[in-house]
Amino acid sequence: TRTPVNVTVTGAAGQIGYALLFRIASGQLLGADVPVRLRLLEIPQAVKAAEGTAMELDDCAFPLLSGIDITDDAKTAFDGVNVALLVGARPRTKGMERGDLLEANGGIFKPQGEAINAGAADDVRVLVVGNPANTNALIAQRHAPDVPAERFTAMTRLDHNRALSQLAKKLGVSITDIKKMTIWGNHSATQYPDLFHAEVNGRVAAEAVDDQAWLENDFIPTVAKRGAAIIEARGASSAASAANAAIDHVYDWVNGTAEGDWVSMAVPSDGSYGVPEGLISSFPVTVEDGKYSIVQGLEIDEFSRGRIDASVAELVEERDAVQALGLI
Ligand code: NAX
Repeated sequence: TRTPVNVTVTGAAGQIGYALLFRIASGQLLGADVPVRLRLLEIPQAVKAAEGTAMELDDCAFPLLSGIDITDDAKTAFDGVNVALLVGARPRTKGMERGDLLEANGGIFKPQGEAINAGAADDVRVLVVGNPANTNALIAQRHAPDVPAERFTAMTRLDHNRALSQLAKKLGVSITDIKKMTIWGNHSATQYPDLFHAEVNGRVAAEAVDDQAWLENDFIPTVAKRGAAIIEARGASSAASAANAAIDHVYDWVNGTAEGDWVSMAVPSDGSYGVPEGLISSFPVTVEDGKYSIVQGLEIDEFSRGRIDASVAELVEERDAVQALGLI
């Protein structure tokens, strides 16, 4: 039998955690033949709730779940970790300025980065879900100098999946008819879902849609503001769909992307497409043998250029802000 893979989930008692843990334990994160050992990290006040979730995980009698540890100590949580899902974050509350938000999250992601640096397994992969995800990932990464920088990623897969679904609805096609969707930039309202490289049954999606007004005034804002629309409808932010996207992100990172297709991941830029090196920005990526590469050579027209640049400019601002706060 295989040795279990250590999967650490932070914010395990939160709503995404609740939607995520059962799917990990059932084998959907890594594969139906891969045993997992779960490590749950929570703040002290939420440890009891995490214990409750662990009781329910026990009660599922998942054959692949070889153990659950619960802790409020980051060093313990990340010791030997192979896959780290950083979900817990400090949400923006009323009256909070952006600087306060970044600072509060720096207080979470700096020690977590240090703990990953100290104890993670050599093959560690990190996915940051907690917002502001790209910049939180950057903070954690900068405090883990011994871990290869490219192991730190942030989640734009939910945006990617939202874009697939909106496009499929518009054209009356199925999700599987669509390939090469891309989210560029930041996981925020400035993100750019790109239909100029996406393909619908082999045809450029923007041409299949043939409606620039819909693309600009409907599609892009609907995808970018979907999170707010979910809150409005559900009275709570996206949870199951976010957990689903985290599963997709890690599964594809480990098991590879399909031939002739790619996925969106926020990864450290190597300077591709004019994105400053080191920024954690969303790109089209393919994965082979457990390693992702940014898709090269796409032609970027003026419209896309403007959108990508605007989102990247926001990432630069966030990076400069956390730098000014001494967080990186
Ligand atoms: P919840 O507030 O339900 O849960 C967050 C949990 O994190 C809480 O249980 C809290 O105790 C825990 N936590 C806080 N600080 C911690 C720390 N230092 N160590 C460990 N645990 C800690 O939020 P939930 O709805 O689960 O969302 C979690 C995060 O995901 C939020 O930051 C949210 O903004 C973000 N999202 C990101 C998305 C993305 O696409 N990248 C989409 C969904 C979601 O909005």
